[in-house]
Amino acid sequence: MSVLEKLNATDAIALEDKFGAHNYHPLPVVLAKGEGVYVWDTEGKKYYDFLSAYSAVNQGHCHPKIINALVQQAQTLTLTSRAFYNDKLGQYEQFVTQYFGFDKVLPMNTGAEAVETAIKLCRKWAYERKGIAEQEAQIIVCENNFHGRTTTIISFSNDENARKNFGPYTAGFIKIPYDDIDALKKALTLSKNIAGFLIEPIQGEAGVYVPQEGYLAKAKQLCEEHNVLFIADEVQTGIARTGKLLAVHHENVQPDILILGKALSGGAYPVSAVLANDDIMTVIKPGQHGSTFGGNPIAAAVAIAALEVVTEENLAKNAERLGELFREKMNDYIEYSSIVNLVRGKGLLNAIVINDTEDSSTAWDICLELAQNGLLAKPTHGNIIRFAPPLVMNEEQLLECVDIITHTLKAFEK
Ligand code: IF1
Repeated sequence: MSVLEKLNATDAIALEDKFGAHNYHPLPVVLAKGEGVYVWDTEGKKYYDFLSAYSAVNQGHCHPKIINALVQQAQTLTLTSRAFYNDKLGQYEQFVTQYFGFDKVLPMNTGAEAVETAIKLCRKWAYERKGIAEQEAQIIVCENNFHGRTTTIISFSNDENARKNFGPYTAGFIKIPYDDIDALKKALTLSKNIAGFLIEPIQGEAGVYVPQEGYLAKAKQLCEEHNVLFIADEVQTGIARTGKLLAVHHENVQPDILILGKALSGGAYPVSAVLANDDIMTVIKPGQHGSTFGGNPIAAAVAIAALEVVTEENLAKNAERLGELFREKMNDYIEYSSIVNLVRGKGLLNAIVINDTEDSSTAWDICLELAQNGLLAKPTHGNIIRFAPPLVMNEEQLLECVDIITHTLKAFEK
């Protein structure tokens, strides 16, 4: 008999506190149900979800088409390992490579696994195709990056909270300022051992930093000139979130290596992927990389359904239109606000910057009040609140959310 039973919020929180590692500090909200743009807590209170599980639920909570694909496959064949073929993986590989315009895909599960896979792929390509001396490959990354939480990835993070006391750290990374083309140019000429440039097209966790127009295209061009792989981490910005299928599409950039995760499954199942063309992907031979669940039939079926929803419901266009409306309405408010400095973002990946110190609790207090008022959001660093609703939201719902947000902010105006 399952131990799962209906719990009240207090008991649910107490269980997590007692039996769970304390690796998060959640808002005191215990969710029990999700549907589309809404979630409900254990007491039945309804909220707009303005975080979308960090952009994993772009297609909306429990999208019927995605859940149906999940259930059908789960009742048929869940996992074979890659010791054998299965009848869904090849179909998914064909679908996803054609969907994003690459020759091949290496299927993984979490975003961090996909980032690690991209790093290994880039290094192997550097040694076996570019001719960099073994163990000498360097990958350029940006300050204030967030690419996941494995030991190698936090090795090139500058977030002390994410990296302190997890050493010794992995070598082979050069950090440069984000959105600084001269810094990239300099780093590329510094050494002949540069293998790749790993970048978030918009820095999400850092606080939704959108680079200046032309930066991504110029960076890609510089990488081409130096035979360096342009590696786009679209785990958070991809799958229509920023108003295009991929954030790099705002500048017509096709990365050499594309990293996907989160909404690749619509939040229904851990699915991530690394896509590249044959000249890069064929450096990986049998037995050189993989994972137990990578490319499992459920992931394959769910990801196809999740991507079909993006197309069928025109989510990128909707995100672009509603994002512009959101920023327009927020700027109308900000003009007369004493506590909000600015709103920034692309599509439905936005953030407001609160006029307070980094260590103030204002952003957190605002999020607590937003929850009281029926909207869930969470601060990123200190005084920045990220707003990222599911992309299936309609204009009426968005305007209602703007009202909730501005009404809540007014209570904090000085
Ligand atoms: C947490 C942040 C967001 C990502 C990018 C790779 C990954 C992520 C651009 C790794 C994951 C998640 C991780 C989650 C919270 C969330 C997050 F606050 F941590 F930074 F979204 F901004 N690349 N981001 O954003 O993917 O392994 O998690 O599947 O760790 O707290 P993952």
